[in-house]
Amino acid sequence: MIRSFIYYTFACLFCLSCVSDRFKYSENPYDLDQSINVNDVDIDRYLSNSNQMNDMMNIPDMMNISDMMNISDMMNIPDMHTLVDMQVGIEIPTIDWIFIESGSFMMGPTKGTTANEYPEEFPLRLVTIQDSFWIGKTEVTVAQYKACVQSGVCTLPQNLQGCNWDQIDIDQHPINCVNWLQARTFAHWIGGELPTEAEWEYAGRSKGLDVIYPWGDEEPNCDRLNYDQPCFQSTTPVCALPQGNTQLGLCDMAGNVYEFMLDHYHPSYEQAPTNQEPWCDTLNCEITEDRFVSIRGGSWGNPYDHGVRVTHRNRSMALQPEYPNNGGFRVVKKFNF
Ligand SMILES: [Ca+2]
Repeated sequence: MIRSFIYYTFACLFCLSCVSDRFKYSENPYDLDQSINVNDVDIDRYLSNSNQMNDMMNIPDMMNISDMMNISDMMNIPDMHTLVDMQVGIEIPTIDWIFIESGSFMMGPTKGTTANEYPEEFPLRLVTIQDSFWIGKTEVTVAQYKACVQSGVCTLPQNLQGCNWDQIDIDQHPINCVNWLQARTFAHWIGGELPTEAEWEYAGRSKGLDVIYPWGDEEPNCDRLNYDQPCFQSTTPVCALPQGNTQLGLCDMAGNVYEFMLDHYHPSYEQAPTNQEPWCDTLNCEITEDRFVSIRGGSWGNPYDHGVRVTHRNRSMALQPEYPNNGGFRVVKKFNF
């Protein structure tokens, strides 16, 4: 109970602090009185009114927390309010966040393949996710990316065959045909970051479960994921195949679009970090020229089961991806306590 209260308290702090100076709260059904610059927010004032916070965060009464299945359910908090980029008046898109509690897990495949078959997934190592974080339930959608373009922050995706930009009735499909820098720019715009490989795999395995695929060990099929060209031959709307969700409700961690990681690509885990930090060759993972970055999860164009295993690693050029209409991304947010 005490632990739950601590998580709850810091979740409140997080939600009040995860916006930048650029953003202000818009008018919203929770009546925050008026538009408020985050720098002026009196956190004590809001934390002192737990009922208001519960309503804002859509959290059940604190008296019933002991009835919750686990802390992750409690922390599966939708955005508490709408944010507006006040420089241009564009509404910051809502991200459906899933809370991932900190913990340790054996990273890499303990079953389903071998080091001889896929050496890039080895050696196995114990990894500690030291900081709990939120991860997008879905890949970033066309509609969400469109808001960033309209704000003037994000640049246009490519518009080639199979690209989702500027297509009709496709707003809820994942954005594709963006490169790593464009993906990272969007992540920063909403106050987040691209996931590290450790974070992505830990989340995809529902906090490190020993599973081959995000949903478990059962074989892939077209009811669980969009991974094989005969299945759908293009992207599908995010979360269209809930049978493939993780235990914590993450959608499309296998298939649909492969997802950019923050990490630069390395051909094995030799000398890799044993925490959740990105493994990059430059400060803050910044790049000044094209290079390989890690990608995860496989895509609609992936014809092989192995590519959608939750431990499988692949690579793409950061600036000029080889298969742009296969690639997209999701985002994470972090907080420390
Ligand atoms: Ca995916």
